[in-house]
Amino acid sequence: MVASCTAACGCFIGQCEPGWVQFRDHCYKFVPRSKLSVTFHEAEAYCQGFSTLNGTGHLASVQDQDENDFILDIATMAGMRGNFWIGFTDTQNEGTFVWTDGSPTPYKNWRSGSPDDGGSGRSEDQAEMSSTREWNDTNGDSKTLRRGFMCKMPVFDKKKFVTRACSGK
Ligand SMILES: [Ca+2]
Ligand SMILES: [Ca+2]
Repeated sequence: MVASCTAACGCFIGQCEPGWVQFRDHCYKFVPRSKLSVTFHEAEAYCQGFSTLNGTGHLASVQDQDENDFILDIATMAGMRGNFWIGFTDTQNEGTFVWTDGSPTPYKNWRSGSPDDGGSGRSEDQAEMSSTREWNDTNGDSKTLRRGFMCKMPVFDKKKFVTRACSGK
């Protein structure tokens, strides 16, 4: 699958392993809870088990609306059931969410009222995406809160990236 593309974006073809889907210069793999239902930390460790010369896998970061939509679309196609983990966490510094892959954080798509840290006397430090495409902070430190998840890692060879229109492909 090649993401639809205009002259303004890049076109990458064939740089992700089977089972991964490409968007811009990254590959994505959704693991539905029917296959593996795990905690946030277990999911992050699973994603880190994948790597290319360009870097290691992590739970998915999201940089803009297009990427957010893409992630929910492939999760839906891959059999998403319920909310799933993305790599946003404020474990290190309450209230300041960062991506586990170190990406910048200009874009956020919290649902109304989130993040709320669970309210008084509670703690919610990990993010999940729902079928509305919006995010919620929840308690990913709980051993009983298990989810499917989305991994993301760089494409194999960024030098093969060409910036041009992809129409007609
Ligand atoms: Ca929190
Ligand atoms: Ca919350």
